[in-house]
Amino acid sequence: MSLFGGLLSGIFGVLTNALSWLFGITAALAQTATNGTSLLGTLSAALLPLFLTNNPLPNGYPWGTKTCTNTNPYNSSPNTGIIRSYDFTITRGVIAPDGYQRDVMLVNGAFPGPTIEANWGDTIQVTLHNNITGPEEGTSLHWHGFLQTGTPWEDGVPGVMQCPVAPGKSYTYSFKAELYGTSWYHSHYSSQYSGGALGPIVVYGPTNAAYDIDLGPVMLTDWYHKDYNTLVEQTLTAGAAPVRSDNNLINGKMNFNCSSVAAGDTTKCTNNAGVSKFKLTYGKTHRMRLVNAGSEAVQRFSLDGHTLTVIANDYVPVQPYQTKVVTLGVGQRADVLVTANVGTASSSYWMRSNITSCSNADQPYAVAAVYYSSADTSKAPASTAWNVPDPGTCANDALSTTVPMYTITPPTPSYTHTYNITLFTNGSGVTLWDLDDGSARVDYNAPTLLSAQQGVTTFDAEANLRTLYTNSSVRMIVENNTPAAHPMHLHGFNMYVLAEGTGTWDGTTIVNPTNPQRRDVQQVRGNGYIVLQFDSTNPGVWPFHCHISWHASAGLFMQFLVEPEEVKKFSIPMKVANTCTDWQAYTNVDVVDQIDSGV
Ligand SMILES: *[C@@H]1O[C@H](CO)[C@@H](O)[C@H](O)[C@H]1NC(C)=O
Ligand SMILES: *[C@@H]1O[C@H](CO)[C@@H](O)[C@H](O)[C@H]1NC(C)=O
Ligand SMILES: *[C@@H]1O[C@H](CO)[C@@H](O)[C@H](O)[C@H]1NC(C)=O
Ligand SMILES: *[C@@H]1O[C@H](CO)[C@@H](O)[C@H](O)[C@H]1NC(C)=O
Ligand SMILES: *[C@@H]1O[C@H](CO)[C@@H](O)[C@H](O)[C@H]1NC(C)=O
Ligand SMILES: *[C@@H]1O[C@H](CO)[C@@H](O)[C@H](O)[C@H]1NC(C)=O
Ligand SMILES: [Cu+2]
Repeated sequence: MSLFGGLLSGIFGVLTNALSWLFGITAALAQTATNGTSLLGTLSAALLPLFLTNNPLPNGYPWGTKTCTNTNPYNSSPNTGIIRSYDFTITRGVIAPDGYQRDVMLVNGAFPGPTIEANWGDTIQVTLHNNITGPEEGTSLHWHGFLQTGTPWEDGVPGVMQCPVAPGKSYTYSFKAELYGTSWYHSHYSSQYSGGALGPIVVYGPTNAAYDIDLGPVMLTDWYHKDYNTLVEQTLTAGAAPVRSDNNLINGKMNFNCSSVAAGDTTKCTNNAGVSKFKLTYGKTHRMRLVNAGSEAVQRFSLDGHTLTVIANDYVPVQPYQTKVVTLGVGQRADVLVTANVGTASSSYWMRSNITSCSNADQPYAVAAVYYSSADTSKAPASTAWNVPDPGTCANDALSTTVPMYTITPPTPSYTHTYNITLFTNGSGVTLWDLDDGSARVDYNAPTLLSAQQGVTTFDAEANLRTLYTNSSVRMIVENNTPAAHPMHLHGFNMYVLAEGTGTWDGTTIVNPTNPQRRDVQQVRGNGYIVLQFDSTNPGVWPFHCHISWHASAGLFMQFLVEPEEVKKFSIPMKVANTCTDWQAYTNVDVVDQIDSGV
């Protein structure tokens, strides 16, 4: 062995010992102390059904004979006529997900928030109550990845589609589950979701690979010990270092080594708070719904000893492919199948999610314990991690491996434009981001969609808005002229992902040109490019932004006004204008210190 190799394994040995606290299996804190009313990550978490059964079933399924290969979900989703209603109250709270007690934002007292479940073609209705007090604050909820065809006002971005829901007020969102699979909801008010206001969404639909048991959501979140506002302030302070996460959670749980907290904070910190636990049935195949619901970190997910079969990326079922590690940027999802046939019925294994070297993390390792049928759930697994080193590219799984089940060949674009990501320092010395030469800051009191519906056609430079008129298909060449990788997210559409890499695009190479990958978030590497395209036939105002909270707060955000003449024809329900009446009344007496872009 070379001297270098010897040194490396020596360092690795030290690292492994210093991290023994990661693997403590006996929870020192009650579930309510770590996660409030959430049961995710405990052995009492509900397994999910194949679909919800309380509606008529033509051909046995709520969606009839539609499958993932015979139906274009973008224009032919079913209509079940069923409404799934939820009542969500957002409050402040104090919990200790990893043992470190902090102020958080909770949905119905839970972190992660309650799971929204629906069948493909159902209508989801969520009444949101803003109960944030001490101090009061606006809020909103965004339903990540839904198309909102014909209902662009329900997309939940304050300053874009609605005013924030004012303290003490409520708003009922209502929209169709046009796509199926795994997603999440989160506050889109500043970086509020980083404080905990988020939860999973599961839409049952046709499956492209058989499985026996649905284990449900596996939420991966980098985690911070400071409240989100402090972190946004730091991000927008001249000369301040970038914020760093303190820990990494699976379903809102993880241990923390309290010896690293400041002396004055030790009473707030408990060692061995408890990790998430999952039970697998020996011999059976399980579906896990991975969601990167974090603020900044790129996650590399794996399960010791098991190969993962990926069956969907974001809301797009793909031809199943096998991998040991799935890489997810913020906002991205992967549905994976895992068969519990390694070892014996008493075996147990570590699930791991490592934050990559691309991210600013002080403690990048999340683990959860996975037990087969007869395993002793009070004992720590003793499995060995796959050795698939972090390639350091910040990239997603290769585009060549991800082929959608439903084939769509992108049309020739009617408009192609290069969107440049750059960094600049403003007159106060604050480092901000530009996307296509603009840095966004929304006006909470004047949402773009409501103005566009009134016929407004020109917007302040701060809106960073582009009008696409009646373009049929828009190609976006995103050039990242910064060293940081970015998970780029488009609302209202799935994007074709035509190419990605380092440097600049050669202008011609398209991966799988007859059926390229589609998804709603795609990683662009540091100093790299992605080539995206979307069929811009969904009238509305649609954000395109980096999903790293701190980057969106610092301006990496733009808006597309799509088909302005159609937007003028919308009759937007009064409840949307009412959010502005309420917000105006609130801001007339309480000054809202909008320190960031607002989104
Ligand atoms: C916690 O971290 C400290 C300092 O890094 C280390 O000395 C200690 O062994 C760790 N605790 C455990 C249980 O690993
Ligand atoms: C919301 O706030 C009101 C007033 O503070 C309180 O009475 C009510 O219990 C709260 N509701 C929830 C669900 O927290
Ligand atoms: C994740 O990190 C652990 C160190 O805790 C390492 O042993 C493992 O190989 C890593 N997993 C992957 C897939 O890189
Ligand atoms: C993108 O921005 C960089 C840095 O400002 C500049 O050098 C480059 O020419 C820009 N590219 C395009 C296509 O505008
Ligand atoms: C620079 O950006 C910060 C954060 O958005 C803002 O508060 C400040 O007013 C800006 N300074 C100038 C001169 O625009
Ligand atoms: C397509 O969008 C571009 C960019 O905003 C615009 O200049 C052009 O007029 C649009 N074309 C059509 C046909 O709407
Ligand atoms: Cu970014």
